[in-house]
Amino acid sequence: MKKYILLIMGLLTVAGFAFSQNPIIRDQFSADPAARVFNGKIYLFPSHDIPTPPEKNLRENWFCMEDYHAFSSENLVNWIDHGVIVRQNKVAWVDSTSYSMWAPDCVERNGKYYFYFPANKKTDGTNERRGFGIGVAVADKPEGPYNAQIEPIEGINGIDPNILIDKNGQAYIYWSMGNIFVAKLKENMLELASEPQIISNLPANGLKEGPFVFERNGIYYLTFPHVENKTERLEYAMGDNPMGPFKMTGVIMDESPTGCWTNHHSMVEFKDQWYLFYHHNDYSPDFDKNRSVRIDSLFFNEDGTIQKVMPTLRGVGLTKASDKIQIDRYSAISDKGAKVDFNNPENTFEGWKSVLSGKGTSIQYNTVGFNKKYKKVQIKAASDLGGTIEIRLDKVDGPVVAEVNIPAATNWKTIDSKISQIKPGNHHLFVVLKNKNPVEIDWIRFTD
Ligand code: FUB
Repeated sequence: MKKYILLIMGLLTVAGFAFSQNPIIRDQFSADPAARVFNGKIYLFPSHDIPTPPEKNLRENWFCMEDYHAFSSENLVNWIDHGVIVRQNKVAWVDSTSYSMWAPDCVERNGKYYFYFPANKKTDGTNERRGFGIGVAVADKPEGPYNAQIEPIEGINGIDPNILIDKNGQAYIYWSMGNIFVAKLKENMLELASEPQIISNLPANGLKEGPFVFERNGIYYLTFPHVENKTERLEYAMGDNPMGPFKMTGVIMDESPTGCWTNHHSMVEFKDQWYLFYHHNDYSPDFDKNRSVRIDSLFFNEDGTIQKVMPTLRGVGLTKASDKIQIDRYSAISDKGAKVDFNNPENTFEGWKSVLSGKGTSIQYNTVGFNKKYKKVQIKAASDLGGTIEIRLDKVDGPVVAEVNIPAATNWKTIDSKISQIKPGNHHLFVVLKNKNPVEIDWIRFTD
């Protein structure tokens, strides 16, 4: 019994929760998402940005990462943080002063999980850095514990490892260092089985990195971030062989409209829907090396080409009506008079609030699941002058299910208000400002 209680307590200390809306990890930075389906669940292996520790004499305004966490989800909505799986000072070959644990990947073979990660190699007695190597850590379960090999993979200098295990069982490793490289892996998944070769026919100019290769209906897709103009956008090439040649085909996601210089992604099919995992600097708008993982749905055309993905804040998945619905992760917002601000600019992890000012301005939040008939809506809101909002269903001029008066006050209030009957099922919510007095909203939820 005592053992059981200790186990539960242990799990509670490593398990953090995150949500479906973007970004999905809400208590730490997360970047370079490698998403994989193992045992019917989605596992996410991101890199873990941290603010540069001032005392460490590290390059300023640069990437800073010392470990990796693994996350999992059964529904893309609730994410469990399994804690640290690999740390720089626990890997024999890694320079543990380098904070260079960049984009990883993880695959399963014969019941073992192989976690591939780049980092700066230890110096060999000189002060010269030896560049990036790619190491492997092996586990019996996707969430670990992982044992890191004592040497990186021989023959690779590079970053951003990605693994494809082809239908015939042959495994390939892809990575980047100026170009994008490929080599076969031996059955043991730890050594190269062929000489690295540069993948040809890719854009000659502009940085290319972060390869992610997958096969669908006999087509091999090489997808990667590339700087065509100012910052990275996600592009892809198609081919009929894992080692190429590939033919450049299109853009999956345009450059970040707000200037986040990197993007890094993976694509995965889960429960008959494809998803694009990527990153953006949501919690760190002024420093784009502190990033956060996002998910949006991805669709293919009949001919196998990929439809461009527009980044959203709403993300994916169903939000339960009884959850605190963060409408600042909206599906759509009025052009004028509606905006989103941080709750606390000093600590952005406290999340966002929606601000409505201007009669008729609105915010739309899609796909809320009403599993039963609720009686009330509860709103955390603030309004200096006192304002009124309407909650409408399914259309901006759809039925008003609640009219909520926010009393004049300078602090947040949690207000309960009766609602008219809402038919169980999924609905889109529209939150509309009824008069001109501005209202700030933290969240909304439906209760009995
Ligand atoms: O996260 C560090 C580096 O930034 C990654 O390895 C690249 O792909 C880019 O996202």
